[in-house]
Amino acid sequence: MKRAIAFAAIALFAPLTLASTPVLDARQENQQDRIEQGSASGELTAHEAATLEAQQQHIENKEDRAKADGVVNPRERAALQRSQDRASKKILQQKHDQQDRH
Ligand SMILES: [Ca+2]
Ligand SMILES: [Ca+2]
Repeated sequence: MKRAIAFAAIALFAPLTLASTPVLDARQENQQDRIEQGSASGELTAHEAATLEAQQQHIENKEDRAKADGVVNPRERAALQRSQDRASKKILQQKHDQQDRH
């Protein structure tokens, strides 16, 4: 529930500039929560969690590069969404690969 409120707040208050990426930022937050949740539940090993965190960091860097010229154009947005699609699949895989902390 808290997350739904956060999403709504982001949608309402994000400044609507050409470089703002509220949808991507919300997704990033969501992925981060999923990784943390997987770590806490033991579905992710420390190594898996670190790899997934690094992947999120990589996407964050890519987002920074996309923003560097002041505009995140549709092509850049699509590329970032695809990166998050891949990250999302990877998180799901790692949570269900039967390798866990226990
Ligand atoms: Ca750009
Ligand atoms: Ca796992």
